[in-house]
Amino acid sequence: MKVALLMGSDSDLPRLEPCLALLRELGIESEARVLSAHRTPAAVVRFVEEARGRGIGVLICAAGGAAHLAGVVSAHTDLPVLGIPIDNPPLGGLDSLLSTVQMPGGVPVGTLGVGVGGPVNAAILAARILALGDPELAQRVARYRTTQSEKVLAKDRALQSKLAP
Ligand code: RP5
Repeated sequence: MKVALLMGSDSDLPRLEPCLALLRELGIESEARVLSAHRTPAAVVRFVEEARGRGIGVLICAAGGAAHLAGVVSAHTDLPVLGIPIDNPPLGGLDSLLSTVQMPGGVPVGTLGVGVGGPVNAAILAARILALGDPELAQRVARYRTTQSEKVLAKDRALQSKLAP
């Protein structure tokens, strides 16, 4: 199954490159689209209604400001929807965080963090969701976690030897 990454503007793309890169690294096919809940509402609905039929299993939606993209997408599908609040000026992402996370009951959006962790965690969470039905992907996801742990422990060893008397 594929992941679709929707972003409200092409100005969001630089912050989302790590999400696309990690999906690639995990061997997950993805689509990335610039579609806006406010500027292209009809195209958003069309995309979401056709998503399942095109093999998309998880929708990741990123937007800044009055970020309604993830909520609108969730209103039109039963697929899992993850929201990435983009940290734009002047409010630094608090606006998009609240717009994305404060969904009314019955219309869920799994909201990720503001800042560099959000896009990366969206990719990992999407991978974990798809891995429930894909044992080979589950192995790659597990390997990612092990590798991450090894990297941190290697840094710790480097620090210990630097600090050693
Ligand atoms: C949001 O408004 C977009 O997701 C973007 O984060 C922000 C600014 O968009 P542009 O004016 O750069 O197109 O809808």
